[in-house]
Amino acid sequence: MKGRAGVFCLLLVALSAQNVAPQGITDEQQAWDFIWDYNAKAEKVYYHSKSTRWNYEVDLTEENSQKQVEAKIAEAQFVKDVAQNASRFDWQNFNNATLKRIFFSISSLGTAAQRDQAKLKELNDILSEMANIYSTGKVCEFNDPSNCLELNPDLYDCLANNRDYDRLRFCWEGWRDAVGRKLKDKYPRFVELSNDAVSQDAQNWTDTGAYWRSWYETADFQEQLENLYNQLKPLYNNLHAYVRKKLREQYGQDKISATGPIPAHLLGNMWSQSWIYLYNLVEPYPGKTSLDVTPKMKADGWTVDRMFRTSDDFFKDMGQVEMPQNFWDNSMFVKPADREVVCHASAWDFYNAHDVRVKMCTLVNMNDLVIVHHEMGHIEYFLQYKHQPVPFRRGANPGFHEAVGDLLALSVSTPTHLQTIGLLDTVEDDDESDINFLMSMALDKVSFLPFGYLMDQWRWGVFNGSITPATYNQEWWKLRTRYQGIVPPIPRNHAKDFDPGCKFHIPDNTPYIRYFVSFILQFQFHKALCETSGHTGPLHKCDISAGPNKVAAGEKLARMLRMGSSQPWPDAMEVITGQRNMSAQPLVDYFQPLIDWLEQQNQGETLGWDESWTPPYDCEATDGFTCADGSKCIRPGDRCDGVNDCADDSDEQNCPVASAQSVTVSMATIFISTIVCILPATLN
Ligand code: KAW
Ligand code: ZN
Repeated sequence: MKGRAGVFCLLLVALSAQNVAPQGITDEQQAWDFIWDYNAKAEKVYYHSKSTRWNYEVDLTEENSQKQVEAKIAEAQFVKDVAQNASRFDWQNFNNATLKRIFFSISSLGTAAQRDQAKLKELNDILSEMANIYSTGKVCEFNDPSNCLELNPDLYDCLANNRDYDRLRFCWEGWRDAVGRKLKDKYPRFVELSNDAVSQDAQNWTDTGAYWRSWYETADFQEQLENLYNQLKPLYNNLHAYVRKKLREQYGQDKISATGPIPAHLLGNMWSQSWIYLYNLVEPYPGKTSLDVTPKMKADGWTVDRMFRTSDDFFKDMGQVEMPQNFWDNSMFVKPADREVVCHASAWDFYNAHDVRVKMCTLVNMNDLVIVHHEMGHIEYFLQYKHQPVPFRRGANPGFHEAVGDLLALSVSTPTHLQTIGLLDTVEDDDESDINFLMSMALDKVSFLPFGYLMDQWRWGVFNGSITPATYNQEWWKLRTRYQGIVPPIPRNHAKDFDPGCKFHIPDNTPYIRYFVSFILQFQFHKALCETSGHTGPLHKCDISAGPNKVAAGEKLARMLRMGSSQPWPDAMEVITGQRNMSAQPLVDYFQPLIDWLEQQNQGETLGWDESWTPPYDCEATDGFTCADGSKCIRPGDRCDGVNDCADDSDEQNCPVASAQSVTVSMATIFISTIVCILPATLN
């Protein structure tokens, strides 16, 4: 028997020696077989996990949450097994670059690398819970607690269309009280678990931020971003100074300083990231073509369905793939009335090469028409790269995915195109109308740049430990003031507030630098495709669908989309632009006439802001309590709540007479002390 076993073992060694080098299997055909087998299985696993996630997000129940967490754990087990099997191959030395890239991709696990099942479950539970807290947050009226406002549409509408300083503050503050404070204690544990998980990946990531940045395959990524931002800062500062001047006229010089940051609640958006709703306040030439087409959409009876059909028509007109029937059948385009859902817009690829959906609580207005195009851009990418193996069904980098719909919306938003689709009656072709148009675009695009840049500066700091839970909120506001030039309208209670958590992508754990990258890329792509389409004249007047060579432009776009992530992003960029680097120049070129105009308007204004300025805040008038040392204003709910919010503890002193409940507690305390302290003494 011994002899036979010996021979068998020798045979096995000899057989494997044919294609197993010391480092692993070298046969590339065998590797392809492995990949196609993996691909078929991966489609099923991802389909299941996407479906359960979809079911949860369109009906936020505990049962749906658990199913989704289970699917996520099963998915993590699957990708771990795949990576384990892939490690049998000597893929680092494969000749075929594509095959090597697929193996690299399936060997990278991210948080799925977590080996401890309990920790993996805890991580997914926290994520699910945070998403739920954000999406179900409500702000109830002071004088009518049964009347509560939801983020979409109530608070969006409040921030966008109100011009009452105190009402705006109520909505701004209410959202942060309702959501941030509930998330504050959960986020540090999430950070710990996420870092712990990615450190177990084959690449031993130092922290989650390093892992996220690796998706860009760019060694000096952060340095490049800083350079891009610095090129755009003068443009932002000019827009900021002009808008600040207009807000001073609106709200008064006592509320807005000529040289300070702007109070964050006055910019028309919960996060001050898009100022488009200030258009009617800052319109450069009120008598000229107005770019606010929302009234026209409403007057003409536009529907949500028409908004999606209009977008689909544009993609088709540009020679792209049209939406399949199941897209129309399965998507969620409006907010359901009978259940809680995740309203933040998203696009879904179910990885079975045909099921694609959008989920969005769409409203009939111009802003949402742009977001519809944005989401349809994601879907278009899914449809174009569906023939790729699963690991390549991604954007060339995450910024590319975000840029597709916005790129097309740049053409759709031009006054001439808006006229074509019936949203503008007349289009005047003069400098003043041009400035009106560029202002409307700047209020959406330029205002976003510092926010797009700072979100992940904060998160990278949190993940690498340079920002700790104790400094989460201070550091957030340092970045907000430094980059955006804004300040909170009321003092923040850093011990309790968690303002970053009040932006969707933080509790949802979606990286954000992709949007900054996208805002750079979309102008690069726009410029290149305008040239290809045969457009002549200024960039901001270009509608690629109106150029004589629009077919060629559409083909270039489709060629890039079909690549997915099969090649490094500079290769994809080259297809459209002919070059391989990110550049802020096309964005600057696009806005050049507005830059010149703003510089004129801002003569005598101070560009930038004094970071130490804070808005006046009458503490007592808003029922607040001023600490005895005068250092802080404590909000009504924070006084006498058992937490020292003042450095001198004065907020917890001289508290009102105890309520019925605390009287009961005090009585119980006296009773217990009597038994514990007095009785034994008596017995002795
Ligand atoms: C923005 C983008 C375009 C136009 C105007 C804009 N204003 C602000 C932004 C940035 C950002 C925001 O609202 O702060 N925009 C979004 O979040 C749009 C939503 C999304 O399409 O980017 C969505 C976010 C999301 C990611 C993950 C889970 C849930 C939501 N992204 C996707 O759906 C998605 C899908 C597949 C691949 C890549 C992204
Ligand atoms: Zn997106």
